Amino acid sequence: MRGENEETIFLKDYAETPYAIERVDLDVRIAPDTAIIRALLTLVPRRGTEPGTPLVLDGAETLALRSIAIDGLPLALTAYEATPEGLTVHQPPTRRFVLETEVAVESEKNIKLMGFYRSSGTWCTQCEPEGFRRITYYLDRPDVLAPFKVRMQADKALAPVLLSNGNLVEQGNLGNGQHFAVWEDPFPKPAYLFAMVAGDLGSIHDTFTTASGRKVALGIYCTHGKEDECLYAMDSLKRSMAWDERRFGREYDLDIFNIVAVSDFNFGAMENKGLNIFNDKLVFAKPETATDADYINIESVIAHEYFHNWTGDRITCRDWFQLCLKEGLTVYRDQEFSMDERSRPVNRIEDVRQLRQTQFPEDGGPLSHPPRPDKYKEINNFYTATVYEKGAEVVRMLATLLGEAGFRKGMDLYFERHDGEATTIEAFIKVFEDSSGRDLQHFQQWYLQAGTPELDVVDRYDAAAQTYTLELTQTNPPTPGQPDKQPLVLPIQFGLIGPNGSPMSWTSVSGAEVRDDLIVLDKASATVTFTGIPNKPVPSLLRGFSAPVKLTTNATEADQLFLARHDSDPFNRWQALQDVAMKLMVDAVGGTAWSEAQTSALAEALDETLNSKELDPAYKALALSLPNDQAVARQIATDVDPDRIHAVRGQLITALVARLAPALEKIYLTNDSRLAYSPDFQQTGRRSMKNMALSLLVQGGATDATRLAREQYSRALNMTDRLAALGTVVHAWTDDAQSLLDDFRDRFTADPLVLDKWLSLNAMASDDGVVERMRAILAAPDFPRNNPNRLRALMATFGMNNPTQFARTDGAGFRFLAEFVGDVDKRNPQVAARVLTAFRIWRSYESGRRAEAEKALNALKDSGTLSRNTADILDRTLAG
Ligand code: B3K
Ligand code: ZN
Repeated sequence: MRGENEETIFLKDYAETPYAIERVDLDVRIAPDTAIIRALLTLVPRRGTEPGTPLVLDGAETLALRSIAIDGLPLALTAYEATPEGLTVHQPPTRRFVLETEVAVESEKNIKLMGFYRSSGTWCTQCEPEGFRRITYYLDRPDVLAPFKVRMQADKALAPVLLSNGNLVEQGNLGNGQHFAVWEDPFPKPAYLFAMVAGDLGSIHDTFTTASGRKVALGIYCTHGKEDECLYAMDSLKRSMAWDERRFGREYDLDIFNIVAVSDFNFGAMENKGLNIFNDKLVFAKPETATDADYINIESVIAHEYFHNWTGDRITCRDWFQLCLKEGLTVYRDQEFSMDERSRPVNRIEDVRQLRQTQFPEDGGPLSHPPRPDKYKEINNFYTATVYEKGAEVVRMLATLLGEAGFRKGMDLYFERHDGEATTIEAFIKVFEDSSGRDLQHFQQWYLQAGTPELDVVDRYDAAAQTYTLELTQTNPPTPGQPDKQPLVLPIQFGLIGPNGSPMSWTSVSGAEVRDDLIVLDKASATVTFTGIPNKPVPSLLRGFSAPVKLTTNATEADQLFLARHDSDPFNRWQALQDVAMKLMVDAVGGTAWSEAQTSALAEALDETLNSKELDPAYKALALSLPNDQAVARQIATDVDPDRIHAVRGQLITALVARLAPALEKIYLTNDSRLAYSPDFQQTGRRSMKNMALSLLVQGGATDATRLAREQYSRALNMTDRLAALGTVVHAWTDDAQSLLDDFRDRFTADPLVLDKWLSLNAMASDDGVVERMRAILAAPDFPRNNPNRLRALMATFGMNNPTQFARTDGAGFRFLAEFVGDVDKRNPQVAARVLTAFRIWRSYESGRRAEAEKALNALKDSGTLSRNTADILDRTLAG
């Protein structure tokens, strides 16, 4: 066993490579079983490199070296050393030279799905973060940039389509049924953005004309027969291209932009230059098999990968510690795109719900890390909600502090100054300092410090002095490896609301930096005093969730209900309803039951929201969705008993439905449309409101509600309605739940992406039979045990979205998940490590469950050799 520090990579150790790569010429001969890859790397020692400094290239166990030469002369055996980790040339030339290697790679055996592999017949690649070293020996790190030229050759019948990055410069037929294509990418890029696809694929084509009038050929490649299901992705791509021009002044830069959908992929999609590769679930959509949520995801991921062309590809990361430089920023960009395409308030609420559901538990548990970490053992474990979603929140705060125009000015400078570079968070912050003249060094701490800040606000009104005071205090609790924290810069958007519901203004304000609607708290505490306040206002704080913090206040339930009616900020209006429901549930779990008056007041506020003429249906659906079990558990934080939470939440829904049933039935009936399906904002909103009403009616035990659900299931015209009805029935585990699940599987046996929905529903059932049923599903001989989508649909869903069965008191849920991780780890470490993160909340359980969780984790630890991915997550989970 190697010592801890030997395996850990530290940011502080960053150093440039002694050699730069000036250009890359690849010649790839693809054939079943084995591909032969000849690489010509033009290398040059960087200034300052001592003569005789060895050249050390990264490699992997996938490479079998067949020949090696420098400037055309084969190397003597003593001149180099090739191991599964890499290739060392002991004494390279002291001037520019060409290293030529030839390796053999077995694509079909590569079930880890990193590097060059075969997915349902199609050859494809995945290189980020460290996959290129599994294709050839290379300086496989993001700060080594080079232009690539790639010649691909394959049997024309097996692989009529040959794709790589950049522009197609030559193609032709050869003897023996072989053909070739040459692709050239003029933009220097790191190897993680390299991609190559070969196969027998269908495709759809379109064009986009850029603002400056260049015509770009767009293509989406897929399994034959799926072409029609790619149209929404194509539409999303064109809208993304137009949006990036409008909003950020960014045009596409090559003549071709291709997307390929593959079935076996470790995550969502990949932004390879000019050749994005996608998990097919984020491309394929038709109304009968894809839900509204699927359409929305496709739109946002297509946009995300496209936006990477500038934030990621043209400007990339110096090292993997800077991952959120491209990811946080690009998530911010895709969130803004979806908001502009759909609805700002609705999307904001959904993004914040996602942040709280995925990032807050990460940041509050053993896997907590800053958006820009300073050490890692396995970089694949840092593609996290913190790097992505919190990273996006940090960019959003920057935009809030600088204002829209100020933020755009900084972004313009970023593109101008760093185009073609591999850079850092510090350089990113610096462009905003230089463009705005503000000191952002303190703000930068958001990138370096882990944990969710807690913001407490207490207000006071002095009628005699007509002053109103807000006492603001921030606390930054310790996280693993970071015991002491600094206060952060918190942009707090706010408003004061007068007794009649309209905004209040003030004559002067002191105590902190306060602009029109923004308090900037940059210390541990501040007292902000407003003068000229004639009546006690109700404050609306953290509007739009302007900082990723946990807010507590001295607001009463009456204040919250007042905000739910009168706040002009739609986010806080929604939040107020959530807060009231949350308080009732948390108190009840703690033994203080709610009163009738409390539930009627909440029901009335909900009813008023539902009747509003100005609110969108999608917004109303969100207003109706009470904090889920996991949200209540997070609020309670310690000694959590998921069964009790589940029961209390059910009781609250029953109490509310007792009052709201007629209103919900009306919503259900008036929004049940038979219109031709469209995934637009209005239609999806109506469906989500209708389906939310249905789910509440069923959960609340309303008469006849399960019959409605059953009927909706069988006569549904689209997957959104069918799945919503089925989900409702499965969630309540009614008598016919199993027969409807069977029916669903039989209807859609041919479609693996629909099978995923079936697997997820099985994993979410709340009855005690669920673990046994899942074991049987996994054990079936035809279960696709190497496909990440299938595995995640079942197991990640179980760990993350079945709070009561995962945390069964007898430990059966914990054991099941841990044993699964041990098994899958042998085949696909990335999937295993990701599923294991479900345990990050294990210390928040009450003592019995905590002991069971610990036992399951220790059994996994003792079960044998684990991959670096899984061992890293497991060690941190047990230690933190
Ligand atoms: N950059 C890729 C993610 C790569 C994940 C590697 N484990 C997709 C994205 O964020 O756009
Ligand atoms: Zn990304």
